Amino acid sequence: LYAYFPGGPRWPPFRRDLKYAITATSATSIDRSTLSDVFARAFAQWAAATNLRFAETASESDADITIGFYTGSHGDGEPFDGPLGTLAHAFSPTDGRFHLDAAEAWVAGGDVSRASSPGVVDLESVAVHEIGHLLGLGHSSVPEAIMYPTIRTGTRKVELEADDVQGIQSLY
Ligand code: TQI
Ligand code: CA
Ligand code: ZN
Ligand code: ZN
Repeated sequence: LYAYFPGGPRWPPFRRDLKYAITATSATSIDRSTLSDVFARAFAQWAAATNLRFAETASESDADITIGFYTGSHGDGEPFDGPLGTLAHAFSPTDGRFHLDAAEAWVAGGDVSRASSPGVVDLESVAVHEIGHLLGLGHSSVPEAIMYPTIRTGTRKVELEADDVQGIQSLY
């Protein structure tokens, strides 16, 4: 079953149009347009299940959600740890910060053949999971769910499971 963060924080009902900015990309070699595509597809999964709408903005000051790649300590007390281990983290509503470990062997743009190699991590799969956290979902006990707390490396899981849909629809 799905879960929420303690106290059930969520984006308030008058905030149905959320803007995201991809703000810190100098630590990754993935090109900008690929990042835009991957994150747009990941947000679209959650938009399809709710009345939330997501749009990318170039202006960080306009953004509800900020997405960036970092290595090691990066100022929030949750340092990244190099390849594998922690891949990414996102804060609960309405913080909006979503950080990715730049040290991962990220695969982006649906390169499924590379995505199934050992040690590589599918960016879109991690993005769909972290957006769930940004919107207020905790971890699910259903192994097929996007919000299940573990994923095998080299796995691609980008579509919401019934449990994820029920969780997000009970919140929004
Ligand atoms: N990052 C953890 C995660 O997002 C961070 C975390 C640990 C966390 N405990 C939490 C976040 C409790 C919110 C609430 O779950 S991770 C996966 C998965 C990670 C793991 O790097 O371990 C994905 C990030 F599910 F595949 F294991 C993305 Cl998809
Ligand atoms: Ca790591
Ligand atoms: Zn961080
Ligand atoms: Zn998680």
